[in-house]
Amino acid sequence: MDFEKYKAIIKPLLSEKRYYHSICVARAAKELALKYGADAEKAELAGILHDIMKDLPQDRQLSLMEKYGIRLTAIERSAPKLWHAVLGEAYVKNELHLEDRQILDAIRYHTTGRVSMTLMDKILFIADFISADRDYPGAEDLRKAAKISLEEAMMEGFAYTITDLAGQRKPIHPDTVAAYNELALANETRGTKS
Ligand code: DGI
Ligand code: FE
Ligand code: FE
Repeated sequence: MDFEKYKAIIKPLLSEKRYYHSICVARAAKELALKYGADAEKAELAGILHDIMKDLPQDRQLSLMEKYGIRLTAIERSAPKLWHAVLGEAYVKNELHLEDRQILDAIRYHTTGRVSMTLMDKILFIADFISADRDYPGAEDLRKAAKISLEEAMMEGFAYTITDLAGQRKPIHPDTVAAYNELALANETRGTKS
């Protein structure tokens, strides 16, 4: 099965801790896919691959991005933690020859989010927050929210990230702001929040 193949591919690229995280995210993504009606096998693959470039030294990430013709915006350049998602998509496509758009997009947007996220995007985004290895304050609340609705969990996730970044006076990626605004507007329209 492809899952075992990709597990073997990511192992030498990641630290022990990040490898374990990837396995936990794959499991969480599979469970969310089964609950919310997405392709569970694809969700599991997106989960195992999502952080494939995360432990590469920054200079190697930069040279690989150059190789794949990736142009970063000023905000992206200033935040090395954002690189692995953009590079991850290109690596999976160019080196692993995985062409599935749903999986590639979910990897690409798993850190920042974006407007009009697909079901697969949302599943990976939330799986990354609620995987079994996560123990940040609020992880348990997010697990509960993910049982109720994907949108609820997304809102909690973005609120957590944006609050955290703003607290550190760091830049917030426009895709993150756009995703948050879309959810906030939908809430207002439904009259659930004011
Ligand atoms: O790769 P993981 O650690 O599993 O999780 P992730 O890919 O969600 O990365 C989380 C990190 O990315 C965290 O340190 C916050 C940072 N981040 C997420 N969204 C933004 C961001 N950093 C900036 N500057 N702007 C964002 O919008
Ligand atoms: Fe990540
Ligand atoms: Fe992750």
